[in-house]
Amino acid sequence: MSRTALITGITGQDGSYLAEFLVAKGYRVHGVVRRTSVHSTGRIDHLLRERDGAIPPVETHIGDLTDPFAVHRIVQRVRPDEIYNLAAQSHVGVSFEAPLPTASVTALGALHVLEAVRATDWPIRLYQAGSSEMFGTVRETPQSETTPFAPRSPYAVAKVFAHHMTVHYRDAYGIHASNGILFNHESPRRGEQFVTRKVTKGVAEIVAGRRSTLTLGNLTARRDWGYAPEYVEAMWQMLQQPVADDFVIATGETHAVEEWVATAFSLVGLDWRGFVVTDERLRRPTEVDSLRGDARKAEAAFGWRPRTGFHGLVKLMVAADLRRVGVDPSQFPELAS
Ligand code: NAP
Ligand code: F7E
Repeated sequence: MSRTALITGITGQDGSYLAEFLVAKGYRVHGVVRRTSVHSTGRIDHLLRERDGAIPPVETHIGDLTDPFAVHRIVQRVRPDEIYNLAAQSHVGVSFEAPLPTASVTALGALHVLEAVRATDWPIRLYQAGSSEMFGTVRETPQSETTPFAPRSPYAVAKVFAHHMTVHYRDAYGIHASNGILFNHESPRRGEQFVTRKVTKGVAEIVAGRRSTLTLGNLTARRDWGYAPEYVEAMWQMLQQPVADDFVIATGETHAVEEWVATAFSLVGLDWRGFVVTDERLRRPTEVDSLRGDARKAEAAFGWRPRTGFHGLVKLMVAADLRRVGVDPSQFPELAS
């Protein structure tokens, strides 16, 4: 019998890769999609179409994580074996301007999922999407599962709430619920408001002659950037463990935003200093200065290791954005291979 998975946040970067991954494993996949005035399923449309007369591999259900009744109803209707709670207001910068909506989805939304699981009469394995942002003003480097949290944004505070609630429901009710503490992970499907994609899209548009400058905020912040499709595999692996637990997923390398920028421009033969301008308004009231993760626990438990390094990641994202604007990446020697 094939297993059934329910993904909240299925229209997002991770949700779309996870849905593909689970479909390939033979799962019947369901996703929670909120009602929007514009088309929001672009990343998963290929999974919603019939294939050779067979029903589409993914089915969606209208629902908002801020609505506990909807969450409960969808869980009861789908009767999933596994739930991946990926829905969130996931932009750290936006969370300073929208702390209440961020808390409603990112913190309370997770609680609604936990309550819906608690109310079921069948076993469910739950993945909660935690974040390296929870480490904030880091208390040690690298950060691991035992590093204390010190959140620096409404987003991070909301994720800390969801993390502790997940641990609490695991302890109090014996729910198989695991927290993934994932460091930044990127891809050509990354939202355009996040710095990596903003830069690779900007580079492509500059090459295509559609713009001449790119405006950014803090270039000195450092992040541990990995490749999203590899990170969703870890989510699934966590739920296959006999005992639920919490795991850091990271590359173990840290790079400054400026390095990402310089690498992206150099791949197309440009010096970033001629194109990038900085704007103080893009700086956050409080910044997470430097993150670097230690994923040795996940490697020991289920053999997870990153396969794509920093340079390879910048390369594949620049190449994808060049193709999007109709430029053949192979004309640039560094992108030809
Ligand atoms: P993303 O692209 O921003 O996707 C967020 C998803 O949440 C979208 O599907 C969005 O739907 C959905 N959503 C937002 N508000 C909702 C609501 N009220 N009700 C139902 N759905 C709602 O994020 P991502 O990069 O894939 O990240 C997935 C999860 O991992 C998030 O929880 C994020 O906070 C966390 N995380 C991400 C990273 C990373 O580096 N990517 C690292 C650590 C943790 P719409 O399409 O309608 O907006
Ligand atoms: O910022 C700096 C910014 O928005 C990275 C989310 O997926 O990963 C992500 O959060 C750094 C920050 O990602 C711009 O100040 C400079 O220092 O790409 P970001 P993030 O804040 O690290 C974590 C793990 C998550 O959990 C989140 O959901 O880049 N920066 N200039 C900029 N950032 C943005 N967005 N835009 C700029 O123009």
